[in-house]
Amino acid sequence: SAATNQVGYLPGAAKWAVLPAAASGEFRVVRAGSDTVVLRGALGPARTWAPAGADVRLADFSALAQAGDYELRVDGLPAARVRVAGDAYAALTAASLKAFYFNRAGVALDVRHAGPWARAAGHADTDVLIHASAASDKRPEGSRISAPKGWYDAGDYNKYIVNSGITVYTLLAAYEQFPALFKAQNLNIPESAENDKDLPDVLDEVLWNLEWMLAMQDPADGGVYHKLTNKSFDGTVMPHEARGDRYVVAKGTAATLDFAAVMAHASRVFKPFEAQRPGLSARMRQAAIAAWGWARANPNLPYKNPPDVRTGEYGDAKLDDEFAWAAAELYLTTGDASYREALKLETLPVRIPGWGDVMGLAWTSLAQNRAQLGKADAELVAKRVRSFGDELAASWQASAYRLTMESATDYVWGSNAHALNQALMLIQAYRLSNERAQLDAAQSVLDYVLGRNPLGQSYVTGFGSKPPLHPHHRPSEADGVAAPVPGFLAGGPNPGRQDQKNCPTYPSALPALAYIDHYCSYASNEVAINWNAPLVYVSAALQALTPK
Ligand code: G3I
Ligand code: 9MR
Repeated sequence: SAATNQVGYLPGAAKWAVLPAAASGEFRVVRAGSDTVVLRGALGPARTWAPAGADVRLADFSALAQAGDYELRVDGLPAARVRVAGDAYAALTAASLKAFYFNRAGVALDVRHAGPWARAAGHADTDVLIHASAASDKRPEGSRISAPKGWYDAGDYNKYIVNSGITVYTLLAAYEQFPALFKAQNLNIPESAENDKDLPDVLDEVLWNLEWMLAMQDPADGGVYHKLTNKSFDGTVMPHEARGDRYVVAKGTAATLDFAAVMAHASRVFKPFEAQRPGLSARMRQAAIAAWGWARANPNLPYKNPPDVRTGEYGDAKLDDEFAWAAAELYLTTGDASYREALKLETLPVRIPGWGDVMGLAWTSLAQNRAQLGKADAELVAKRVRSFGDELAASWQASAYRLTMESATDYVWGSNAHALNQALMLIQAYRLSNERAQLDAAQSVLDYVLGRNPLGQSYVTGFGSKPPLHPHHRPSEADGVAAPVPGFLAGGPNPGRQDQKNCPTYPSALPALAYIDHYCSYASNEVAINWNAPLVYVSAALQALTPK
């Protein structure tokens, strides 16, 4: 049948379906369960879409602007269900944010908040060893620190500063840009009960991780440990059954700069909540300044796993983007001209963000805070972000699939998040330009991860007619509950297929088809906090920005 967004469309959104080239004639949209045609139109020409090595046709049914349940019909193919609703993404945004609660370390999830996925507390992390790589005079090897809370990174049970950095930023940016949507939200997390007098739920959830991050800074010098981890990955067990020793490993330049950027940003976001969290904003600002000082004194310490540590590396030798992001955030937070100089704004490229390349986050914050910049800087930022969005929108316009995922190199480990981060940058541009193609291109990315793709696969657990059932997520696999924990985005197609040798083979090695819904496949079917964050952002942004 036609590949469509299986979760739904907003009434005012662009709406596309993809059909095999063999389909011909017209498409018809009928009310679900009836033969009442409400829209008909011609199929587009057959064109080759390289990422799937397939010829496809498009159906543009954007004119379907009335809320309701429909079927899209084309002669000779099974009908596809289509839902149009004014709140099409409200549940998705909430669930993708609730997924962070489900990945909390150091606390039991009770039935009231977690339902069937309730579980015992794991990884208190109040008694963490200092690894030799992180030893100092004040904190020698083998001594212990306390760094509780935080989110598990992904399907594993370790906590990594670099990946937490982009994740926290993206969630706080979503709140910062669309506060009304998040203030109205009730996530049913433990902190929701005090919602009316305290913080919006999204900020409570993010604080769970920020508190851990603060504990990862060495108060003696401002440097930040790269990760808190086991020496090797745990088996497939529940958190409370994973009892290996925990270590903080190596201070590094990338972790320390990402920390500086996040704390500077969070200090601004939490500033209006001084009454609720006295001193928090100032503490974050100080932590950011101290981290920046350490990074300036240690500008080139890229992280490498020591030989006895085999968990996720998040190693990145290119540090100019981390410097730029931290400088941008510190400049916006403090107004201190030395950060503006360190930023070197005129020479910065705009790029799609990812854990190893945070340049796009600097542009996102600068664009959001243009009013605080000088006139020339404000104009430069608007121009550069807009033209980056124009390039992405042009590639969407030219695509046989109406998708910005056009190049084989887009299909990396975590390709679905790369797609959503393309959408995030398109949305930054749209907020400056109001150019409809940029919004529509972002919508197409969300459609893609929700089923408008050549596998007809929704990549979000618990959402759509064909969601992932076996993500590489230890709790989902070990908890004895048939359904995986809901609201998680699978990493997605990855022709690199770096799974273990004894895993099932993928149905195809073509970029957009290299995916398998199997627990074994961490290279295509793991979940991760930095992948869920842009899902939260993009679903919220489209809900907030799409004209009614
Ligand atoms: O940097 C090279 C680039 O120069 C080269 O052209 C390209 C070609 O494949 O590869 C690039 O390296 C890739 C690297 O990510 C940086 O993007 C590697 O191939 C790729 O294997 C690597 O994947 C990372 C993976 O860990 C393995 O290290 C993912 O981005 C990252 O999201 C993932 O993160 C894991 C954590 O380690 C542990 N926790 C789970 C999490 C999600 O799977
Ligand atoms: O579960 C781990 C996952 O989070 C990582 O992304 C992946 C790649 O680093 O490794 C997974 O752990 C596997 C380990 O690398 C090899 N032994 C089996 C582990 C679980 O399948």
